[in-house]
Amino acid sequence: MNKKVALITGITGQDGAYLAEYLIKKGYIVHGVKRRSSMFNTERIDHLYQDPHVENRNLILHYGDLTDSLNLTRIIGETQPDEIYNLAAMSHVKVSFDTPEYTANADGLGVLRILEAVRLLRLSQKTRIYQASTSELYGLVQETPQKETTPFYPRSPYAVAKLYGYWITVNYREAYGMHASNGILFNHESPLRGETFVTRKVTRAISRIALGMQKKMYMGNLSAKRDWGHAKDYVRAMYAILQQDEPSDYVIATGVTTTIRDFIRMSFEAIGVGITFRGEGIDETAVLTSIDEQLFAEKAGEDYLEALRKRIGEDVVGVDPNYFRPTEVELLIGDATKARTRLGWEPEYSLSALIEDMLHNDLKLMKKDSYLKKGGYTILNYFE
Ligand code: NAP
Ligand code: G4F
Repeated sequence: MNKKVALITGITGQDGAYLAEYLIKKGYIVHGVKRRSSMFNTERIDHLYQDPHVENRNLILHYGDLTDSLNLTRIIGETQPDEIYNLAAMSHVKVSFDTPEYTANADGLGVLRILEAVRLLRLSQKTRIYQASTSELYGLVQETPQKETTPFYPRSPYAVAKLYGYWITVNYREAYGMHASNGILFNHESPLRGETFVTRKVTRAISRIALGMQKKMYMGNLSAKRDWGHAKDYVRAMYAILQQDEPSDYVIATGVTTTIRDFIRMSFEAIGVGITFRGEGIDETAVLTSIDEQLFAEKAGEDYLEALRKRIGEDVVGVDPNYFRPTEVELLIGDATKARTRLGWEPEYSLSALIEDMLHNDLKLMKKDSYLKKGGYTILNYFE
């Protein structure tokens, strides 16, 4: 039997890496679009990489960019995919305020380029398309919890570009009968999450604080609430959406929402460190109040305990208004009833299990030689 062929844009990103692994395990031949970079940018998929001289490869990478129609059309024509997962995007909400035109081009028009390429290549009836839509579409939320029928109110150049991507996907489905679907995914995280998204920034910083490599972390809006799941669970939903007979749009979420403040508190607690938040607004801080020494030794290592003990009473979290956004999305919480009933999709990871996974990975990473050499064991003020 012929193997199914999938094309993943954004294969070098968090979701692309998990999805590629998932599809390869299912027996797919996976083609991925990666951008040319002056440095290696395939770290997340290096374990899947196969040398071009290997016969019958199941992972093949192509240089490309969502802003380049000719290149996308050629790749789609050459690979003739059964399924396209359009995951590529300038995905950082805060950065989209700095690069609004590029974000519109890649995250908005990029979707059109893929849909139109499929149509022009006469693949409309063969190729199914998944568009990576987002809970950021709900922005200034009009209803809680948010579901497929909740009106959109985007609050950033990123979300406005993704709004175009959402509707052009619906339009091509209705106009040309294409199997094109939106996954409206709420925030999902993992050890592979980009280092400047809030969860990974926190688990990295906590790991560094625990190991004596960093003094304090500086954060933006601590009161925002997010519905966080694990990326491994969310790529299962992407696949399930494209296996349905009929295309449709689905909210994928856990239904649990948590403030950034509580995420930080829970993450410290997961390695045995107690903190207390004090003050308000830009003067808010969190002070290190206690250590469960047995848990800390088990998670971070006994060698680091003495130095941390001396820090009880010191601030470990502060607020830097530079991380505030011109317009913020204050609350996200999703209702994934449609995905549960139609796709049979359920998340397996709880928030605590997600935090465990991320901290375990970051503690291991920070203990590696290269990281220790950068920070030494001296206590640094480390901004990012
Ligand atoms: P990510 O880690 O930032 O990955 C984005 C991917 O897109 C990377 O492979 C990146 O390449 C690639 N890319 C960026 N601009 C490109 C361009 N112009 N042309 C081609 N490739 C480009 O994002 P993610 O978390 O995996 O998210 C995947 C998708 O889901 C994105 O579309 C994101 O907007 C959307 N989404 C994410 C979440 C979430 O919580 N993670 C929730 C809802 C929706 P480089 O590696 O070279 O940078
Ligand atoms: O982790 P974030 O940067 O993710 P955000 O903005 O929710 O966007 C992510 O999820 C979307 C799905 O809803 C995706 F579409 C998008 O591609 C991306 O993956 O920020 C989460 C919250 C925000 O309210 C932000 O203001 O955390 C707040 N925050 C507080 N301090 C911070 C920080 N965010 C970052 N990145 N850095 C901080 O220091």
